[in-house]
Amino acid sequence: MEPPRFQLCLVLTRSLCRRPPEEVVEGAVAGGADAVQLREKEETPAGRYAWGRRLQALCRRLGVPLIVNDDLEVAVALGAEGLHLGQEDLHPADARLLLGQERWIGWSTHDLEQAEEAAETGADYAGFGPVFATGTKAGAGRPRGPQALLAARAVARVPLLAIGGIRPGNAGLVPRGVGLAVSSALCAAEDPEAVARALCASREPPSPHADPRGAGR
Ligand code: 3NM
Repeated sequence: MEPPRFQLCLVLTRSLCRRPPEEVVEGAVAGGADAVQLREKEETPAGRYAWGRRLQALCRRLGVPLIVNDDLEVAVALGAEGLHLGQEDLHPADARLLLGQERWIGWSTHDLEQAEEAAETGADYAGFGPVFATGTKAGAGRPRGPQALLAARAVARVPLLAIGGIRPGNAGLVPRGVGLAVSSALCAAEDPEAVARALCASREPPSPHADPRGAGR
């Protein structure tokens, strides 16, 4: 399978959502998100699966892939398009044996060594972070910053997604060719569509024909 080149992945946790989570998904996708990650750390597998069924149906209707965080059984049971693994989860090479070649595996990386190692593990893409300070992931450690992301992009042989504290005001600092994975800025937004639109727009080079009022963005 071709590695995924997501522009904006909504990392969806229901407890962070200000609006009903389905509305967050619909808004984020309307604003440019092209992948959704189900991230429910506090849920039981049964609860994750029940929510995943609804979320998968919504993602299919919207035409975006669903990636399940950390729960291989739920990813398989849902027929999700991918599984995202952290450094303390099942190793991507082991997950691959169970998951086969038809689903994406993502791997969270936090330093250059891990970013470089991602391709060897068989991961299809890697997260890199936290780029900025985040309150969403306990123990995420100090922000690595956009410079580290540049260096990671140079050594990673898989597509990268920047994660951690990304919001419209700093997304422009994420280097070209690196996608965004965003949780709280989208989940907690009053208007997730507008935030998604701003996140995507902040990374585009200014168009010579851009309407200065930002119409149509
Ligand atoms: N992983 P927010 S940072 C889930 O560094 C996650 O690997 C990270 O949420 C990593 O967009 C993070 O609210 C939290 O900061 C992302």
